[in-house]
Amino acid sequence: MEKKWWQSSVVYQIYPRSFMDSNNDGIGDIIGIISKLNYLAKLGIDVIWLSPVYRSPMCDNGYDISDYRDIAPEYGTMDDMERLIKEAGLLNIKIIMDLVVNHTSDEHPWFLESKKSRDNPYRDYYIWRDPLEDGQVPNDLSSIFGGPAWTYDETTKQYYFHLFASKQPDLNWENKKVQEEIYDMMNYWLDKGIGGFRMDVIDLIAKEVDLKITDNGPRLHSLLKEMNTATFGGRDVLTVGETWGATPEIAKLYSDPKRDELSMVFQFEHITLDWDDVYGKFKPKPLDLLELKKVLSKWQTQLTDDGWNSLFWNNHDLPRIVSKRGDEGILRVESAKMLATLLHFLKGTPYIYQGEEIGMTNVKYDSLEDYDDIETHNFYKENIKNGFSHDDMMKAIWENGRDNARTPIQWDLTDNAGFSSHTPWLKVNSNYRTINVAAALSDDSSIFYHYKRLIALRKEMDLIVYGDFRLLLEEDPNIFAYIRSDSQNQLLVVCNVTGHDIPFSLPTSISPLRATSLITNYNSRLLKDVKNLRPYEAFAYIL
Ligand code: TEU
Ligand code: CA
Repeated sequence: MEKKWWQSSVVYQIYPRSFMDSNNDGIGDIIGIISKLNYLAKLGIDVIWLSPVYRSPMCDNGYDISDYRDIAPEYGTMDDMERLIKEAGLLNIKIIMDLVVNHTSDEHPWFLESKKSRDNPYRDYYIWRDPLEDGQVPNDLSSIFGGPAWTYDETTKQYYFHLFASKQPDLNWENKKVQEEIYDMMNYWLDKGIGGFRMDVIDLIAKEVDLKITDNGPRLHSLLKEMNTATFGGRDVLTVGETWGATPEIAKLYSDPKRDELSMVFQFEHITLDWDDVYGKFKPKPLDLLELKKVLSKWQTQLTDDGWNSLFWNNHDLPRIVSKRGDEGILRVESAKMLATLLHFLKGTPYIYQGEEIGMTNVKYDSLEDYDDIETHNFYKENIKNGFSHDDMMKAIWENGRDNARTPIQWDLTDNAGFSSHTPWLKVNSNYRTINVAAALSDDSSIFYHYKRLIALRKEMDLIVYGDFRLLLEEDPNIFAYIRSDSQNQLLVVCNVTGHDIPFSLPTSISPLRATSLITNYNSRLLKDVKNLRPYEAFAYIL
C-alpha cells in the first residue's frame, strides 16, 4: 500500500463556537483559533478538522448551512478564514473543512426558491412528496432528531423531507444539478488550499425515500466515485466520511485505496455499544468491557491493506471520554492517559477532540434551560411524551447529551475559564479552576504532555503507523493488551481499563527480558517485574 501523509498524521477537531472568543461576544471565532495555533503546534498535531464555520442560522450550530461560500458573521470573515489556512500552513498544519451536504438550512437560497412553487427551477433540489389521501405524511420515516422526517409546506401543499431538524431540508442527490453545485463548491474550497473534508453523514446522501432506504443507498458508492473524480481526486487531501451505518465490509468500500472514494470513515460501533436498541443514547445501558475490546480489535484486524481506520473516542456529538470510560474524579489523570494510550497505539489515524488533551469532563447543568443542543431538547420533549420521567431524562442527558462536548474550552482559571470576558453562549464547566490549559502546560506530568508524547512517538516510529495488530489476553475483560509488529520490531501495549488493581501475567509467548519502556501513566518498572496493574495503568514497551 502506497504511504500517505494522512496515515502518519494526528487530527485535532475544533468546534469553533466553543474554542476561543477573540472579540468578547461570548462566541468562539476564527481569530480566536488563530490566536491558539501555537498551542496546537506545541501539542504536535498535523491537521485541524474545523466544524462548520459557514453562514448559518445556527439551529444546529452550523450544521444547517445557508451559504457554503461565506463565513458566519459571528465567526469572522472570509479574510479571517484565508488567514487561518495560511497561518496554520506556516506551522505545517492543514485545515480540513466540514462538508455538510446531506442537507442545507431552510434559509439557503436554494430552499427559499424550491418552496415557492411546484415548477420553480429549484423545486427538485429537495425532496417533495404529496400528502397521503387523508393529508397524512407520505410515509413513516422519522427524523434522527425525533418526530417525523416530513414537514408540510402550506404554499405548495406538499411535504418536504428532512432526516434532521425541519430547518435542515435534505438535498435531492438524484438531481444532477445538485451534484454539480456541490462539486463546484468543493473545488472552490480546495482552491483555497484546504487539506480535505470531513463529510457529515455522507452515508445518507443516496437515500431512496419511497423505498424507505436512508443509509447506504444503492447508488452511494458510485456517487462518491463521481465526487472523487469531479473534485479532490487529483489532489493529495484527507477525506473522512461520517458513517454511522458502516460495518468493516462497508468501510472497505469507502477506504480501499484501489476504489478511489475516501481516505477513511468514522465508524461508531465502539460508541453505540451501550445505547438502547429503541431509545438510543437517551436510555444508556451498562457497557460490557469485553464487547468493547472485541469491537475495537475486530476493526483492527478486518481493515488492513484494503482500508484504513480512523481512531477516536470523542467528537462534538459525544460525551467526554474520561467521564464515559474513565474516572472524572480522583483517577481522572491516570484514566485519561490510559484511554489515550489505548487508542493512539492502534493502527489508524487518531483524532483528538478539543479539550480531550487536558481531560475535560462532562457537564451537569441542573436546569434543562441551560442546555442549547437541539437534539437534547427535541428528545426531552419526545421521551417525556413516551413516559420517561424528568429525572431519567436529565440523567441520560448528563451521561450522553451533546452539550457535554460543547462547553467552552477551559484555558485558565480566570473568569469564564479565559474563553471570553463575556458570558459564554453555553455555560463553562464549573471545574475550570482545576482543569484548564494553563495548569496542564505548567505540569510536566499532565495529560497534555502524555498526548504530546504519544503524537511525537507516532512521528518517530513507523511501526506505530504501519505495524500489524494482534490482540493479547482475548478473554480478559479488565485488560486491553495488544502487540504491534513489523519485520524489525514489536511493540507491546497493556491497559488496565478498570479502576481496580488487577493481577497481570505476560503471555508465555512474550519475553520481557529485552523490553524497554516507551511510555507509562505511572512510574515505569522492568517488564519482568510487573505482576499487577494499578488502577487504569497503561504502558508500552518495545520488546
Ligand atoms: O451527526 C449525525 C448524527 O446522526 C448524530 O451525531 C446525531 O446527531 C446523534 O448524536 C445521534 O444520536 C452529524 C453531525 O456530527 C451533527 O453535529 C449534526 O447535528 C448532524 O450530523 C446533522 O448535520
Ligand atoms: Ca467572538
